[in-house]
Amino acid sequence: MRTVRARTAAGPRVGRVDGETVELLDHDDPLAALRGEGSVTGTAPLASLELLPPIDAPEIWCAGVTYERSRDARLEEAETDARDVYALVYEAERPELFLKDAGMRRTTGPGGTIRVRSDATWSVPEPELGVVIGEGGRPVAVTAGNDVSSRDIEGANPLYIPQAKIFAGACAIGPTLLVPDDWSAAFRIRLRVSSADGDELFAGETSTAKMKRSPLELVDWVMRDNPVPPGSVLLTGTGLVPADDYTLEPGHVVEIEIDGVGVLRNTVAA
Ligand code: DO4
Ligand code: MG
Repeated sequence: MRTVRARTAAGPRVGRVDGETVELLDHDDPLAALRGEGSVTGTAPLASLELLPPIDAPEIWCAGVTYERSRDARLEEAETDARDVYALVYEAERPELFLKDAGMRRTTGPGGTIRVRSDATWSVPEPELGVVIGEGGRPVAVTAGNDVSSRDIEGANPLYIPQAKIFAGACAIGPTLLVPDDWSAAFRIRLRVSSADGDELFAGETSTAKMKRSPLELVDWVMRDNPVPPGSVLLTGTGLVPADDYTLEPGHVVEIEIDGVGVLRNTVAA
């Protein structure tokens, strides 16, 4: 099953995606829709809808350094002797986890604008598989997420990670929630970044098969002694890092594609 949220004349509504058509439901509760609840009030072509974030996540958490590529990128960007922390956490049993957003204050949905920090010189998108956490900490669906980050700020000192990661417009999720047939199957993740004129600036592809830890193991860790509310999302780390001379600029378009979930497209705000 795949769901979206869309703006309708009656307000925000959840829809069930069936090919290129959406069956709009009589409520705006994605977790209820995933449980099969709700009546269909009408249908609309997917392309005609103004999509909203697929869930208003009470919290968005992120895992870090879950791919070798991410570990290597942090080792390169680190300007201090503290670079060992990345190699250590990659090998450790306990993962790196941090709170990215709460109350959707810093997060947009499909078609929305993301932002870069005004005091950063090196900003990148981080395309990540997101897991939606349901009642009792149970994973109920996946989505795509962008953990927009300031590499120069993190590189200056790992204690600056909250500033490098948590700021206005630093996150996007969507476009759909997908209930995987098989939670152990790998997802292909693609990233494409283009200029305002449509020139390709970076393109790459990875798979969650390259993760050091499974998405479900990360959900277990984030739920440990932690009252994460149902509907929250855990972004499971990036395995795609643009070339070191690339930085996000106003007008750049970021597309993150995950098989089955669709393409999350966002533009960097002026
Ligand atoms: O260690 C910093 C964060 C890493 C991260 O966000 C990632 O690997 O995706
Ligand atoms: Mg990340």
